Amino acid sequence: MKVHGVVLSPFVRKVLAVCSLKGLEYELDPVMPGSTSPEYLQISPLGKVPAFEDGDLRISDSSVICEYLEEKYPGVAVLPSSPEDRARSRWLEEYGDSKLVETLSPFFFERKVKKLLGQGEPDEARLQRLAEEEVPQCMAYVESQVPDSGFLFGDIGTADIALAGPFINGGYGGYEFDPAVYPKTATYLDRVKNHPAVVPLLAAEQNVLAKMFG
Ligand SMILES: N[C@@H](CCC(=O)N[C@@H](CS)C(=O)NCC(=O)O)C(=O)O
Repeated sequence: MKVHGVVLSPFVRKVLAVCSLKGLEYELDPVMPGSTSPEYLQISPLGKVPAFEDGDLRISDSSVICEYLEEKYPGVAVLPSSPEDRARSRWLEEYGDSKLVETLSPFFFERKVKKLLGQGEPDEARLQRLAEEEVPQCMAYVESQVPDSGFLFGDIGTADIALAGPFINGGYGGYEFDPAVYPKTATYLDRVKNHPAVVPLLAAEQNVLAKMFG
């Protein structure tokens, strides 16, 4: 099994976490986001990471990959069992992958990644706009969805990783929220980050961050 992509991407992290939860071994092929290599575009025509190979199967998109892993290797489930909970899990995964990534990941991109790519200074006005116009709604919604204890649907699953991911990336760029205002979110995120399948992934990310940004 091969995962193409780099750690620090919330989408790659989701696939790696699902592999870890399921006890699946994989090789990580370090492909940068936006690769234009013709071989890579065969697997991931949009040039995005992650892409994935298992035997003859070659697919891209983290949600598609995680669904495949759930169907092919059902031993440890990362989706809940009832159709209603599955639908809710998929929705929260989508919300994390779309709205939360769009709202929180820019803190990391603007403040860290941009400089590394030689794309100039952070656009703090963009971040202020996000903080004022988008973040409050997102925080209120996440606070309304996460449980007081445990994970969204019993054991940790794909939706938990997808919801926590953008907060992790935002945090790499200095995004913080007041735990007194969003106490459920704060303790929930700590539980996801401290899950034994997630801890080694975040430790590997810290190594990469140290190499990239000192
Ligand atoms: N829906 C895709 C999104 C993947 C995605 O946007 N990945 C980013 C890296 S975090 C990327 O490869 N961006 C490069 C590009 O858009 O060209 C998924 O879930 O895998």
